[in-house]
Amino acid sequence: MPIVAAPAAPVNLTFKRNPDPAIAPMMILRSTPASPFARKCFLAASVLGLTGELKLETADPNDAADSLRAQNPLGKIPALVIEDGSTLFDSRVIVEYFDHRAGGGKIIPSEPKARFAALRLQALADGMTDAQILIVYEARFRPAEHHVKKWTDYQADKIKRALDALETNPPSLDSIPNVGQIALACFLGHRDLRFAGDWRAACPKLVAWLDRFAAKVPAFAETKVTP
Ligand SMILES: N[C@@H](CCC(=O)N[C@@H](CS)C(=O)NCC(=O)O)C(=O)O
Repeated sequence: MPIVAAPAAPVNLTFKRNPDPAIAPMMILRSTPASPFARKCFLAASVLGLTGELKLETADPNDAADSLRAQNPLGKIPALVIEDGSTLFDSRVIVEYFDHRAGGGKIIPSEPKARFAALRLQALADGMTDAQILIVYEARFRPAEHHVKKWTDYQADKIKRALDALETNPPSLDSIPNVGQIALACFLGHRDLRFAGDWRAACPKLVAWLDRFAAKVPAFAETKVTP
């Protein structure tokens, strides 16, 4: 298959903050309520005070007619449509854009040690969520007789190793939670949603950490989805 360059709409990252969302265009986050990666973006917008500039619009990755596939050729959510009509994805790029838009250095610290610790934690939590989604998709996309236990066990082991490491050495919690902390809360919330809180008994320190996160970020409870 020939490699074709994706049609690239220019991305205008200098777009000014929206003074009056009632009359001015807003950013649009294409998402679904249950998406942990979209939740990460929404929580990031919330802690940065940007939710007033953000409209949520449902997207269906399974619907070939959904404009999502034009906005993100990968057909994945979240995708962010900014006011000039260009789009940003994936969630890591979106949260970085939000941080930039809020002045920078807020949820992605500028100081190198804190910055790379936050980005590393985000990579770990996103990787756990990726593995978890693959397990969910195995059940959703393949009939039971085609489920490959070796594959889902392989993914589940990643999550177990990461949970063990985080329980042994729980992360800190910044006054404005950083991208890693937000991503971890979204992974744990997705575990609660799809696996009925099965991580909680073995991870009391992480349970306490998530309670502290929820107390600090009201949008976490506001975006909770029940099975
Ligand atoms: N690396 C992506 C992952 C996004 C992702 O996996 N989204 C899921 C829903 S939570 C999705 O769109 N799945 C449909 C698909 O994989 O086609 C991100 O950080 O945004």
